[in-house]
Order: sequence, then structure tokens, then C-alpha cells
Amino acid sequence: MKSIDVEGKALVLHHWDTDGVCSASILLNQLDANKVETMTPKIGNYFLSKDEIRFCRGFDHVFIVDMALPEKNVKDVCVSSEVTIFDHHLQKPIKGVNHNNPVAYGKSQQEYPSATWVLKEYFKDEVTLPVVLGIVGDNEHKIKDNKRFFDIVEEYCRGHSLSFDDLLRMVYLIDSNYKMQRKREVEGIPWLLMEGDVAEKILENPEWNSNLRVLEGEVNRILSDETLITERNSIAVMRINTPYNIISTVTRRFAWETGKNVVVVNKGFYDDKDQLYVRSSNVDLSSLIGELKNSGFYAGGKGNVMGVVVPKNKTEDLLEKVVGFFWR
Ligand SMILES: [Mn+2]
Repeated sequence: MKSIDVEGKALVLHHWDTDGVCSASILLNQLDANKVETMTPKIGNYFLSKDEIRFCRGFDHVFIVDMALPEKNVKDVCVSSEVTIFDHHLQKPIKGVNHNNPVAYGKSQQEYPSATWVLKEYFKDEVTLPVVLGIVGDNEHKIKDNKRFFDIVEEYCRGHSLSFDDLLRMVYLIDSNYKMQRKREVEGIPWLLMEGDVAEKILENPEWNSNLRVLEGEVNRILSDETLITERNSIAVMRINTPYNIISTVTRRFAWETGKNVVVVNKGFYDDKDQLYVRSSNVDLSSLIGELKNSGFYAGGKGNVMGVVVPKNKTEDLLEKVVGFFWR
């Protein structure tokens, strides 16, 4: 096992979703618990605010897990702290940091379906609950098409008397926290996951179960409302207005139910910005993601999925551009 030498205080900056908190938890196992804190950026922001960057500067070593933050942010943190990244998002290699992202160096996302797998390989860990939850979290049912990893998940299930649906339910319960914008709760989950056999604790957490009922009601309300949908050049566009961070769930279910390329715009999450989310069944969005980043948008994604945060006065232009992209 490669050991990480950390002098002084460390910060684990992690994505707010299941893969993010599970990855953070795997990393915490390798660090001195007394000298490390966990943090997720403001939920919904795939970048760091000025205050967050200032906060990072109080740490000797900043770990960034399961998040492809803008290179500018990473460089800003680098000024005062050593930076180590563990990730599997599409991103260019970044110089001056320990950039552990096999996908940035040419591996496929099929081979690294989760950041937890990147960490598991790096530390030569066993397949633990956080490892498989990360895989199921980022891929849900689609992991069944990835034989190597579905076998790994199934083997874990057999060994622990769990079903795939149990894992999926744990993912939904964990993710309910970011969807309800419970930042503190999210930041505590990596620590909870370190306690080992926590499947029951996750499945029976009363607060998370109640979150789930609220969110499921909202997602179902949206997906059953046909007045929200318009079609543009055979691309399905859905306009929603919800305070919950459920755009990725809505987009995923909308795409799977229609089998189309879909775009969802949510006007209800931020005061001054909209969320835009795209999912394609047949078009690689990587070049579009790159273009949008170059034009100054906060965009991120993984091949067939893209999320963008857009100032409200630019939403319609961006929508045009996205729809046009499919017809190039
Ligand atoms: Mn991930």
C-alpha cells in the first residue's frame, strides 16, 4: 500500500453524492483522524467560492475526491497547501498536484465507474461497503451492463446477505441529504461509513427515510406533469421549478422513460442562476463540456451526462446551444 505522508492538518474536500462521501470515507481510513476535517462545497456548486478557497488555505494538505473542480480553483488552493486529487471524472491532467485520476490519463470510465474504485486500487483495499456503494451510486441499474463491476457488486452482496436493491436504497438514503441541502449531515457521512458494518444504520436512519418520502413525492410530481415537456428537434426539454437538488435524478428517470436525448432546466434551486442538465443516449458530450468551460460556464460531466450552472439571463441562449449541439 502506498502511504500518504501528511504533515499537519488535512482537509478532505468531497463531492456531496454517495460516491463522494464513500470516497472520502475510504481516504479517511488512511489519515490521522485527529488532524483531518471533511467538507463538501456549497451543494450544487461544482466550484469553490472565495470563502471556501480561503478556508482551504488553513490546511497543509487538501484532498479533493470525486470532484473535477475548475483548474483555476485547484491552482488557487495549491498556493498554500499540497493538493491530492482522487477522481474519475473527465478532466485534463493538472500539473503541480498529485492528480490520481486514471480517466484524465486515458483510461475509460467503464474501468473506473466510481471514485471509490480509484481509491480502492490506489490503497489496494478490500471491496468494502463504501467501495460498492460508490459504484452503485454513480451508475445505479446501468452497472448491470458492466459485467466486471456488476460481478464485483453481486459478490459483495452474496457475502453480506444484501440485495442489489438494498444497496440502491442505501444510495438513495445517503443522497437524500444533498438533495435536501443538508450540508452538515453530508459532511458527517464519511465518518459514519468508517464504522464498518453500517448497512442497517443507513437503511434504518429515520431522518433519511423521511427525506426520501419528501423527495420521491416531488420527483414523481414532476415526472407525471406532461405540461413541463416540450420537444425541440426530437430532443425532449423539461422545465422544472423545485428547491430540491433533484435535477440529476429527474433527468436520469426522464431519459430512461423516454429513451431520448433530454435536457432539463430547473429555475427553482438558485436565486440568480438556473441548473441545466443533459443526458444523451448516443452522443458524447465531452466536447460540449469543454466548449462551455472555455466560455466561462461551470460545466461538468462524464461522457453522456452534463450539468451546467447558468446565470438566469443566459439560460435560453445556452439551451439553444445545447439543442444545436446534437445536430452538428
Ligand atoms: Mn463519482
